Amino acid sequence: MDALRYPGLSRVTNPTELQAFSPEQLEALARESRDFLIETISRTGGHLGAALGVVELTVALFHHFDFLRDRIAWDVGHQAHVYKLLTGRASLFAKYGQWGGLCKFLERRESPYDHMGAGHASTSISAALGMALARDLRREDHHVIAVVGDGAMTGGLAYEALSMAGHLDANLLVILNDNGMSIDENVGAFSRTVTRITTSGSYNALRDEAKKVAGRMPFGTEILRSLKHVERSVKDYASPHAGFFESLNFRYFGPVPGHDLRALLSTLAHVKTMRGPILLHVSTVKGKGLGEAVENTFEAHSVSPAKAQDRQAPPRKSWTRIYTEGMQELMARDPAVVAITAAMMSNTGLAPLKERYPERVFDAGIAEANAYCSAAGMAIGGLKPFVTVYSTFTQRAFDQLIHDIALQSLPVRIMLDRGGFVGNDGPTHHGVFDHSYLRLIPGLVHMAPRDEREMRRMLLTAHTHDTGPIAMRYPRGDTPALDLDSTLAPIPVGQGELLRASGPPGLLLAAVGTMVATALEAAEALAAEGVPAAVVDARFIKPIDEKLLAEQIGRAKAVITLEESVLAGGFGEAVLALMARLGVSRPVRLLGAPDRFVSFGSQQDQLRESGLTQAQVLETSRELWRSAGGAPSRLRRAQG
Ligand SMILES: Cc1ncc(C[n+]2csc(CCOP(=O)(O)OP(=O)(O)O)c2C)c(N)n1
Repeated sequence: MDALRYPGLSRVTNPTELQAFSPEQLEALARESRDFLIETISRTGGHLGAALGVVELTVALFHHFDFLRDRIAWDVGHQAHVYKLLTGRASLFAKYGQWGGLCKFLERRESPYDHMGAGHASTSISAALGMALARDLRREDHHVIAVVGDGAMTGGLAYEALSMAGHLDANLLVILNDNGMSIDENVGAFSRTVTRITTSGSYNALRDEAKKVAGRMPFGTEILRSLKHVERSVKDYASPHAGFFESLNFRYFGPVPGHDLRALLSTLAHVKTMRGPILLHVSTVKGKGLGEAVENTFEAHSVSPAKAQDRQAPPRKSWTRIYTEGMQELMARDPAVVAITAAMMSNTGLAPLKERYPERVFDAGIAEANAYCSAAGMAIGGLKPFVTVYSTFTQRAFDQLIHDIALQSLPVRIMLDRGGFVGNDGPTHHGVFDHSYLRLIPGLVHMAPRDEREMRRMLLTAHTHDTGPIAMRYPRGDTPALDLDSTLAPIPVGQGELLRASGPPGLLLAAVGTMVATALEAAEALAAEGVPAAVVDARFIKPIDEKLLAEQIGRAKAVITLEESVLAGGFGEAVLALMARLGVSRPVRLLGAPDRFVSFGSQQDQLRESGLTQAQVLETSRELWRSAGGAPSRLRRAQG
């Protein structure tokens, strides 16, 4: 930490020191913290907007609470950067999101100050409630706080927790950090009300006036009582969410201007002394301090580091963009095609479609279960819904996939972006479970493309598949852009492809999705060493192409399966089960994500950790070939 640039910050050795700071000192510290975040995260890239919105709030919280004793649950965790900064983690910001560096979200193992890990939204109130109940049962005495964004308040889990907390009269402080934004503009009726109110000048004037009048009246008179009633009505009229929270047995305070540190300090001093469920509504600006970028809050949510362009490299396209292009064609051709996302309109590539077809593209909010269940209803109603949600967030809708979709054979298209390792977002966001959680559902088709052409064809497969649910997962990142013929055909369900024959019996590499390219490269290298190698692109995780695989396994001396998903219940196990059923015995290796959570870092770091890099796959292949009694490769013979 540069002590000249950040004199106040560099002097803080323990956040409890902030309890003795004056408001001026706290304001200076907030300024430095904001500058520090802008400087470091602009360099590394990462979440910035949300964190800048809660700088003053975080500093004010440290003035009033000791988070080694008191507990706090930050929702999502992408806004807890100042919290990390003030709890001794400044030096880790240089390695933000990198292997061995600072987590972009929250992990309990990172610091004793991080009581609840996070990455997925809408969990904070529920987790804080649990901590509050544990405290009371164990007769402990400390505060418990949840900080939740207005975006996260579109998730049902938040309401379930409010309802339970209100019912139990739990001692809990919920701070609603209301910046009017999710990643894109927030959606939902609740959010619309909050935003309308907090930005309404007439409401604020009306409220202040009502307060002033009520405050001037002598205590205990009838007039006061009726004026209090008037104030209450004004508040309810102009601030209906106050009534909403109060109906759930929460005492409501706010909206407090969230960048006014002194207002926050005095409000927190007040609510800290109260018992029962308290809701403190704070209005903040996402990306506060970024200047012009605040005009575009979506841009401020997550910034990318400046990258040098490689002019020589062949053109590449993001998988998400290929999806957008494919959907554009489908939507133009078939008016029954609709798309639904869950608060990821831009990141899943639906934003351009929303512009073109505003009535056929829906945002469910951070409410994946709602997105999938309403898609079931749309399918019943005769539409062709394409639910477009990250693989990791679809975990939230597991029962909708089973109970509301598959059990009723409804043709819902399940489009899973960010399948596989996601790099710096880390284990909360890896899409490495979908092979397993989809494969176990009866009647559901699951596929993964290896390149742009395959993805476009699979979209056609999904479009034509009307007899039940069908899923496609595709990764984060780019793939070589291809020149595609205008007449692509759908891939028949369950049809794999032999991409490389081995000639004489050799090693079979059966891969799916991103791992097909790795398998092909390894096979080329093996062949150059004199080891016959075949490659099958399974395309379908379910149903697997039993005919093709049985044929190729029958010809092979040993088999390797490759997938960027956990092995338990995945594609490799489907191949093993097939072999067992056929009574075919061969030496086999299953390659995939390991049975542990793989940390944040680069996607390459994560593949290495899983034994899935090209070099590792090649080495595993050689070992397997040797153990299967294959002739030594030319490379081995040459080595000695
Ligand atoms: C279950 C789930 N779905 C989607 C996301 C992706 N996501 C991360 S932050 C975010 C917006 C959160 O908005 P809000 O709670 O208002 O916080 P802000 O970023 O505005 O501070 C979304 C949709 C997520 N983290 N978890």
